[in-house]
Amino acid sequence: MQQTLSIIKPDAIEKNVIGEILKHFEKNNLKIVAAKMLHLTKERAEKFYLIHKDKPFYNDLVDFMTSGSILVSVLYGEDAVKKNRDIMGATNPEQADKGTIRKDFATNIEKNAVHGSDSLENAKIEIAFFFKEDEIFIR
Ligand code: IDP
Ligand code: MG
Repeated sequence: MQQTLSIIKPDAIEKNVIGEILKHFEKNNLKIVAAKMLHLTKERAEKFYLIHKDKPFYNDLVDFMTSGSILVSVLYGEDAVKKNRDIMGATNPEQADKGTIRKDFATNIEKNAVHGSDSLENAKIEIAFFFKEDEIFIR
């Protein structure tokens, strides 16, 4: 069993599809064990995406991620990191498989509806970025 971090990005919040996206997790046996809605400051968004700071899309990505509220959640389940990535679909929605979140809700390669941790190690770092220990409870 693993925990992974999910973010519903500002484009999906704007499209009013939070519930539909959470349903994708639930129907794939990922349990939402923590969740909150918040607005990232520029500094926090830059820090979260620091790994991409040398990429040409970094500044636009930070602008996009601060353009509205996001919903961050911790998903828990068997093989949760990979399972969430599979449910999300490819970064570029044009390459995303049918039935994935990005196929259904992404606008383009930047405004692609969701973030998901890409490894167990990063999941731990990203969960700690947003949640305190007493905000996550697993029975
Ligand atoms: P991922 O979200 O599928 O893990 P990453 O390569 O880690 O994809 O990129 C982080 C985020 O940066 C993407 O989800 C997307 O919002 C944005 N992004 C990635 N590649 C591009 C690009 O080529 N142009 C614009 N934005 C991009
Ligand atoms: Mg990534």
